[in-house]
Amino acid sequence: MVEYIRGKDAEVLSNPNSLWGFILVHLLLKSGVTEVVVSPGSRSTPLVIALERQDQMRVHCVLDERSAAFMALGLAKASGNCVALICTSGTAGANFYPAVIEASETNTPLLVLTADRPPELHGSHSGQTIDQQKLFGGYIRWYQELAVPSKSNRTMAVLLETIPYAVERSNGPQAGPVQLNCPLGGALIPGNGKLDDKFLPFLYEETYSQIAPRKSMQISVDDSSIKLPQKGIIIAGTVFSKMGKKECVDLANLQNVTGWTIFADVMGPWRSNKNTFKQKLITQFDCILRNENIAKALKPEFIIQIGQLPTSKTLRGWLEQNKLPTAIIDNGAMSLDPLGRAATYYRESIQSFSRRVTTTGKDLDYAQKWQGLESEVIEVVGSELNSASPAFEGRFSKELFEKVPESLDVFIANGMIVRDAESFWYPTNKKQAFYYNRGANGIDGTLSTAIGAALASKGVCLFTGDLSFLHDTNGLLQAQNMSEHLSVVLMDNSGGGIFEHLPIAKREDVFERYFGFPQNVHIETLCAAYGVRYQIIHSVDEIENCFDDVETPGISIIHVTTNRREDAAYRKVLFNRIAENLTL
Ligand SMILES: Cc1ncc(C[n+]2csc(CCOP(=O)(O)OP(=O)(O)O)c2C)c(N)n1
Ligand SMILES: [Mg+2]
Repeated sequence: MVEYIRGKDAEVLSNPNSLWGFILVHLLLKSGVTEVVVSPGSRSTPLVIALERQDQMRVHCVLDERSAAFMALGLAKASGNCVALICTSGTAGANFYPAVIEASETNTPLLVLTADRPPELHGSHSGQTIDQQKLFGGYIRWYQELAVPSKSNRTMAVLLETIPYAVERSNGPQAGPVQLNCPLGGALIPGNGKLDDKFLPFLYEETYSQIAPRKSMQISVDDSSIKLPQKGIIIAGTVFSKMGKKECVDLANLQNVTGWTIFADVMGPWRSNKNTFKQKLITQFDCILRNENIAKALKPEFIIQIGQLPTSKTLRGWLEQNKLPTAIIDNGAMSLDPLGRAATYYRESIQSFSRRVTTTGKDLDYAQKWQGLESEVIEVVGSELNSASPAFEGRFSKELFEKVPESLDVFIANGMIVRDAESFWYPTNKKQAFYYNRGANGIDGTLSTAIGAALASKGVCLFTGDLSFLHDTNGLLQAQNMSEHLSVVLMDNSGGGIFEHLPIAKREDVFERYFGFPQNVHIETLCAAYGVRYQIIHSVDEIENCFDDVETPGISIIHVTTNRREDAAYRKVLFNRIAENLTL
């Protein structure tokens, strides 16, 4: 008998739902799922009871399904493994939608189990019943409606195929969300009944002994050689699959073979593995390319792109203008060229691509020019920021980025903070993983995703704006259950600082109300209500000790207050001025 139900067999066999719940949960476990996020509700009861019996998968319970789904997303991003997400019937599942979209856009594996009422109760106002079929439209990799558990052996046996397959489809070849709609009728808790003995085999481990986590299919590649010219740029962009030191070593090998320059996005493993690379990583490409003469003079012959293009409009404009031959390396089956460059796709790993590369020689002089410019920009930014207003957001960001302890991984929210990270997060050897919701760029679910990432790692530091934070304060409910640490650096410029950079900022009649959206929430009181630690930072001199409690489980808010209008004005001149003064 399956070890963890020994002695509970009568309960498991007491009705079809109870047995169905046990089989489904046991199959999740056998298929390699280790984390499950559940939200309270009645219809999913058979799954919850089955989950409570086992202790090999960690089960989290989150009230708000939107937060729950984002937390599952964070867990999946940080672990690289499929996370199961369970809710009751009705609107509950609809709250998963934004996280499902983000999971779809970033190839993040989620298995969504939406409990439902049985078909005969649909369409007649029987209560908490909506149409849950294909609830997430085109954003899922696979959908299946399960049969209502019954006294037919078939409704149980089919799970042996469906559940491992659902987990497999979620994990690859293009990872992403999968929905199983689970209609359940009759008694939802174990009772005094007894199912026929024909069901007994489902209680024995032998029935499941051949089921194992399935490896994602490898996309086949040819082994012909790829000839590259001397002068090229590798854009190591925003990556969505779990990457770390290994991919950096592979990228460094590609650089060693070609001698090419690497533009390193902050959203990837590149900038926290500096010593892996022999050449200096280029992080200030946005500023350098603002200088038109330099942009023209340093036109390369070829581009290799890994992951999504960095946000920099200047970089994108430069690529579009120059119409360079481009190779995109991506084995996640993603479409990654918004510029219509007619790129060649290589559906393989960086490692297998670089093994095939041959070159006509290296142009090290070209590579050195980029490195010289990188050093110059960083030096000038350093001295400019020292004389900038002590309340300048970028100055706080830069200092705080440097101070984040090595023991924490990093989550970067959308808004100005991601621009700050692009500009001021310089390469280190801290080996920190970077997380972000850049698939759909939503400001929703930020806190919950970061909580999920913290739960699946050694602890996380989230950098977020105030509106992104306030959008998901329900996530704070999880603070009481956390055994890991999350520091939240809350850059509070009272509203949407990012909109200050759009032409609409000049329209004083509408700007503050509809875009700036200033808020006066008393953050300290909010934190107190949830029992979350709080500290406020007024100037850069006060950040020395702000990460002192990273060994303590739960959430710590580090509240930084700034002024978005002054900030925008300063940023506009800063990088243009630096770029203008650059020379080759
Ligand atoms: C779900 C969702 N709603 C709206 C937006 C549009 N949006 C982008 S940034 C932003 C404001 C962000 O403000 P904040 O988090 O304070 O960051 P700041 O821009 O001030 O740095 C909004 C509303 C979005 N990206 N996602
Ligand atoms: Mg803001």
